[in-house]
Formats: sequence, structure tokens, C-alpha cells
Amino acid sequence: MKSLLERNLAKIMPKGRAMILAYDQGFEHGPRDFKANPQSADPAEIIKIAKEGGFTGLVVHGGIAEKYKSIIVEGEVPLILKLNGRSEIYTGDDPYSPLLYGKTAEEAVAWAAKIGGKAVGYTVYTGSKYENLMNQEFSQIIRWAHYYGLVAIGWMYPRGESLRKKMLSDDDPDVVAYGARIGMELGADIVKVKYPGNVGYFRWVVRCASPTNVVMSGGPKTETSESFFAQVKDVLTGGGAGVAVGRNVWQRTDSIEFAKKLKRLVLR
Ligand code: FBP
Repeated sequence: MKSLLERNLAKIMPKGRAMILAYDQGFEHGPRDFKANPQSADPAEIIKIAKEGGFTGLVVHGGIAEKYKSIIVEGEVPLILKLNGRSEIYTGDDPYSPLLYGKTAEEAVAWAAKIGGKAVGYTVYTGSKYENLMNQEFSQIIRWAHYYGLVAIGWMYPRGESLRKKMLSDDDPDVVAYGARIGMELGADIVKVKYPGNVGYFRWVVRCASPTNVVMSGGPKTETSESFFAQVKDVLTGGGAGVAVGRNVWQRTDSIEFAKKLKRLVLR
């Protein structure tokens, strides 16, 4: 018989592919992200997109999960709880995204399991002077997630002053591969990374992170849907396991149609 972790992974990655809708931007970037499509400020609209668009997971923070639990969990949209977060208002120091929803990783993961989460997510800013703290927190989250049968997803986003000093960008292929590799070494089931530029680079990232599954983070909305789908094709050809995307879906006014096209590409 399959373990709870295996069953939860199969829900988020049916046939080995994930199509996750990210909706933690209201915390990370603030309401500016909702201006392109004001309806996207309403969590109920996003849950509708997740359901009708056929997403295999929806990433939200605790408040949204609790207030909309009935339509997410009972509506059978696999719930992914983001367990850390920070606003973009504070810019004076290297990035650190603290653990939320508990004083310890165990408390946070136990809470996520209790409200019906299938997976938990955590951002690690490799290269920040706080990277040790984030590696430590994420390593504990992974262990507790597996104890509770939840999937552990790492937002592996190298960033900070050290990168700037080395004149490296966060989508440099070696930087992306390094972040993905750390997620694998810590034990993540899925890592979410920036698009590094082309299919060959993505293949390298996948090789460095294997056997952890690698999905592409959406990024700012592209001018045309075709250019976003071209990136998705690179990801899949390069051995990626799918996408975890937000703005490219819900900043469009035809979000559900867009999601259906995305589904035909990603979920086969
Ligand atoms: P998008 O697809 O909208 O880029 O969302 C992916 C994501 O990882 C979100 O989960 C998160 O809120 C955001 O990007 C963080 O973006 P960044 O740290 O690059 O500003």
C-alpha cells in the first residue's frame, strides 16, 4: 500500500507532472500584483481558476487557507501551505524569510497537516547572509513534512548582496542549478526555480537536482501567452516536472482558458 506521502505526491504530480497555481504574491509583493486584473485580489476568484483550470495544487498562506478551507479542501483542490514569507517593503538588508504558523518546524507542519494541506512550501535565499538559518529551517520542515505524510517543496531562490558583488543574476544558469542542488541535498520532493534561459540550461538544472523534481516558477507576466508556453516547452523538454505559476495565469483576463491550454501542455 502506498504511503500518505506517496499519495499526496501523486495528487500534486499526477503522472509525474505538476501544474501548481501560486498565490502568495499578495504577501511577497503586495497588492501591486493585483492591479493588472483587480479581480485577482479576491481569493475566491483564484480558487475558481485553480479548480476550473485543472491545477494540481494551490499555494496560499495560512489566513486564506483557513478562511476558504471549505472551497479549497472540500473542493478537492490540493492545498499547499506556504510556511514562510516576507514583504518586499523592507529592502535594507539581505533577504530572510522567517518560519510562520508555529515557533518550530514541527508546529508549523502539524498545523498545515491539520487543516488539510497536501504539501508545504518554504523559500530559501541561498547566498543571503541568513542562508544557514533558512537551510536549517527548511531541513527541519522537510523532515516533519515527511513524518506527517506531506510533500516538501522548496522555493530555491539564490539572492542577496553576495550575488550582487559577484555580478550574478538570480536566473544565471549556474546560480539556478546551485539553488536546485541545495534543495535536493536537503531532501525536498520538489524544487521551484527561476527559468534559466533555455532548454539546455534547464536540463542541467534538472540533472543537478535529480532525483528531486524541478518545476519552473512563472515570473512576471509575459507579453504574449505564446512566449510563456515556449518557456514551458523548454522546461518539459529539459526534463522538468512542470510549473508553479501565478501572475502569468491570474493577471490575464482569460485565466481559465489560459490554464486549460497550459494543462494540455503540462499534464499530457
Ligand atoms: P509567479 O509565477 O507569479 O512569479 O509566482 C512564483 C513565485 O515564486 C511566488 O510563489 C512568489 O510569491 C513569487 O514568485 C516570489 O517572487 P520573487 O521573490 O522573485 O519576487
